[in-house]
Amino acid sequence: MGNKAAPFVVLCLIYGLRAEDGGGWSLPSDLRLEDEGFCNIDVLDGSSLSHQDFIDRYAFSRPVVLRGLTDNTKFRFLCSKWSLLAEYSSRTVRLSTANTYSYRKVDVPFQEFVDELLKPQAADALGSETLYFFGDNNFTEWQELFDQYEPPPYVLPHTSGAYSFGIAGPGTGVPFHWHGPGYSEVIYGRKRWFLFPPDHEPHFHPNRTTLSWVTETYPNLPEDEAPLECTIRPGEVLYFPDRWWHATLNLDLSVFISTFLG
Ligand SMILES: O=C(O)CCC(=O)C(=O)O
Repeated sequence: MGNKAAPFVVLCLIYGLRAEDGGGWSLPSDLRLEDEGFCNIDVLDGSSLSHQDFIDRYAFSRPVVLRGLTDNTKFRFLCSKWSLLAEYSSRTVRLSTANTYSYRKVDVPFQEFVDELLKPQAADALGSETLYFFGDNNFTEWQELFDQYEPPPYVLPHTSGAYSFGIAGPGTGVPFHWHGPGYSEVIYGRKRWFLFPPDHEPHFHPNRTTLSWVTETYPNLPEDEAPLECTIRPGEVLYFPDRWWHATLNLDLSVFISTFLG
């Protein structure tokens, strides 16, 4: 192959990298949670919903999953394992305990997080003992990466978006909590969401994991206590309105980003 062809081939390889390839993050298949479950949240094609429809039908009233709103192929490539490690291995990531009131924070180099802490959720561990990479990104160190993310275009009146980026093992997630409105997008992997309206506080233990809620509490919920729930995949974003209770469960090793509207 001549030298001139090489960059073209490299670019094809780069942008040919698809979400299903897992970006090098996948763990062996026995470490995935196969069951995606059902979805009782509206799932719409981004192109079939105008900004005004979004405001009228969802922004202040209920969650929605939107497909194909943006094309984050380039950002996805930049979030592949080798690309992130090449650029950020010595930078610091701040981990928080995966409980509802996550006060404990731990700073580690990104390489150490990937090599030693990025694991499947241990079934018997408490959320307060599980370290989760999400919610405390250093925007000076990671700015160049976030500059490449194309957020969902529908903002709410008088708000702007703030990002929070994360990477987490299968079975991990955050337990129920609430805050302002926002979007969640998975770049690699699949993430299951459980939501309740503001006036319906779910029954959960703030120091226990979503995994333990899913295996122990969820199967015994009466019908009128059932959450809204859905699994999102790359290319889909979930919107949650202000003060909705939500918990997440990563079905695979997942790379994800939330856009908080405030
Ligand atoms: O993606 C996650 O696991 C947590 C997301 C979340 O809690 C949020 O966006 O508020």
